[in-house]
Amino acid sequence: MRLGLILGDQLSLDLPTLAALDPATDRLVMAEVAEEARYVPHHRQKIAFLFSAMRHFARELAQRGWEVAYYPFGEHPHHSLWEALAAEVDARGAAEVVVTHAGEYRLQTQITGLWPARLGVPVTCLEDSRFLCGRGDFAAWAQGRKQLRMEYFYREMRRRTGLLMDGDQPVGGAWNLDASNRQPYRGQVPIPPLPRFARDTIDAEVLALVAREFADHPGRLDDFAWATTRADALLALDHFIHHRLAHFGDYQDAMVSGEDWLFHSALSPYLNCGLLAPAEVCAAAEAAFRAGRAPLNAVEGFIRQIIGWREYVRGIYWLHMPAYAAGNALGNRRPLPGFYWSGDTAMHCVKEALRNTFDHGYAHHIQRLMVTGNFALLAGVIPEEICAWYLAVYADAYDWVELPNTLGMVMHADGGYLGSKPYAASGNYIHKMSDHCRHCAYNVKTASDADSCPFNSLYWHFIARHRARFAANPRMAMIYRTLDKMPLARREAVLARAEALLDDLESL
Ligand code: FAD
Ligand code: DLZ
Repeated sequence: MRLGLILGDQLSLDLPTLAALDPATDRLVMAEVAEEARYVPHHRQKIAFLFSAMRHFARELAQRGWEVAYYPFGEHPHHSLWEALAAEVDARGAAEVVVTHAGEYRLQTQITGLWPARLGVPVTCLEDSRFLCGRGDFAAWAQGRKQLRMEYFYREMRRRTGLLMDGDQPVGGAWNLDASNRQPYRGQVPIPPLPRFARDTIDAEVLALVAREFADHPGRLDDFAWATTRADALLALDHFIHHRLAHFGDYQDAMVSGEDWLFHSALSPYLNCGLLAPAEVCAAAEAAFRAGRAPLNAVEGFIRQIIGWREYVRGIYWLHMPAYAAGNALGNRRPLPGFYWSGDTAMHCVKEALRNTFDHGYAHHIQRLMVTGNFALLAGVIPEEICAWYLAVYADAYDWVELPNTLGMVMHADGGYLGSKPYAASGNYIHKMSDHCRHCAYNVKTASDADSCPFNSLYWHFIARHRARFAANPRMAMIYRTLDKMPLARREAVLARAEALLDDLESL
C-alpha cells in the first residue's frame, strides 16, 4: 500500500495526490505539527484557520471513502511532518509515499532531499496542477528575457485562459484598466459587511486549542471570521461577487480608518490553501461582468490580480529559489522596528494597518504595499526580517507568494527583477488615498519639523541615498529633478530630520 501526505495548503479534492492513489488500497496522512506551526510565529488566526480547514477536509475525505490517519496537534509525539509519516510507514508497512509538490522551498527540499532516506521508502512528488501556469510553462515564458514584466505575462495568461477575451482581443479593447482603479473612498457607496459563518464543534475545539497552545504567537482570536470548509469558502466567493466586486476596481487602492476589508474579496486564504481554485474564482467574476452585474474595470482588475500577479510571483519564486531569498540589492541593515509586532506607533496609517493585521490576520494590498511595506523600504529594513514578519502575520502567507511580494515588489531587494521601480512614496500618497492623515499625530504637509510625517523625510532620504542606483531610471528622472531643485537649506533640513528618525525608529 501507498501513503499519501496531504499538506495544510493542499485542501483540494482535485489534488494530484488524490488522483494518483486509490481509496480502496491506499491511505492518507494529515498532521498538525509544531515544525510547520512554529517555523515563524504564525498569527493565531492563521493556525486556527488552517487546523480547522484541515480537520474539515479530513472529514470530507473520510465521507468520500478515504482512510485518513489524522494527527491532531498536542495528541501525538511528532514534531515534524516526516516523523508523523515515518510512524505511519512503519505501522502500515507502506511501500511508497506520495505527495504533491510543496508550496514552500523550505519543505520541498526536505521532501526530495531528506525524506526518502529518513522514511526508508521511495517518495513520489507530483507537480501541483492547481495553478493556471505550471512551473515549467513559466520557465519557458521567462527563458531569454533579461527582465520580466507582469503585464506581458498577464496578456499571455488572458490569451491562454480565454478570460475576458473576444476572440484574440481583450474585451473592451484594452488589456489593463488600472488607471481607472485609483479612487479614494469618501462614502460614495456603502461598504457591505463580510459574510459570517456558522461555527461547529471542530472550529470551537481548534480555537480553544490555539488559544491554549499558541498564546505566545501574535494576533487576536476573538473575532475569527474565516470560512473553514469549501462550502463556506464558496459562500464567501458568492458574497464577494454579489456585494463587493462591482466596486472592487474603483476603490482597490483606497484606505479608510476602521474599514478593514473595503471592497476587497478576502479570498486569498482560501485560494492559497486550496479551498477555492483560481479558475473558478475568475470564472465567477467574468460571469458577473457578462451578466452586467459588475463593470469591466472591476472585473479586469480582479482577474489580473489572480491570473497575473498571483501566478507571476509563483513563477518567479520557483525560477529563482533559493538565491532569491538572499537578495538585498539596496544593502539594507536596519532591524525591523518593534512596533511591527506590538502595533504601538503614533503613525496612524501604520497603526491602522497593524491593527487590521492583528485583528484578522489580514490587511489589504495597499496597506501591505504602501504603508507597512513602504515604511520598511524607506527605513532600509533588512529584507529577511520584514519577509519573516509578512510570512508570520497573514492568514494567506506562504513563502511562494509572500517572498516575491515583499522582497521583490516592496523592498526592491531583487534589484528590480520583479518591478522596474520601487514603490517608494511620501506621506502625500497615503493622504490622497485615505483618511488616515486627518487622525494622525504627525503633519503630512511638512517634512522637516519635529511633528512632520516621517514618510516625507524618509522618502527624500531614500531617494537621495540611492541616487547612484535610480537616477538613470527614466521612470524616476522627474523625482531626482525635484530633489535637485529643492533649496539647499530645505534639503539639508529634510535629510537631517530623516537621519534623526532613522537613529530612533522605535520612538515613532
Ligand atoms: P483582493 O484585493 O481581493 O485580490 C484578489 C486576489 O488576487 C487575492 O485574493 C490574491 O489571491 C490575488 N492577489 C492580489 N494581489 C496579489 C499579489 N500581489 N500577489 C499574489 N496574489 C495577489 N498575497 C498572498 O496571497 N499571500 C501573501 O503572503 C502575500 N503577501 C504580500 C506581502 C506584501 C508585502 C504585499 C505588498 C502583498 C502581498 N500579497 C500576498 C498580495 C496581496 O496583498 C494579497 O493577495 C491580498 O491583499 C489578499 O487580500 P484579498 O483576498 O482581499 O485580495
Ligand atoms: C502553515 C501551516 C501550519 C501553521 N501548520 C501546518 C501543519 O500543522 N501541518 C501541515 O501539513 N501544514 C501546515 N501548514 C502549511 C504548511 O506550512 C505548508 O504546507 C508548507 O509551508 C508548504 O507550502
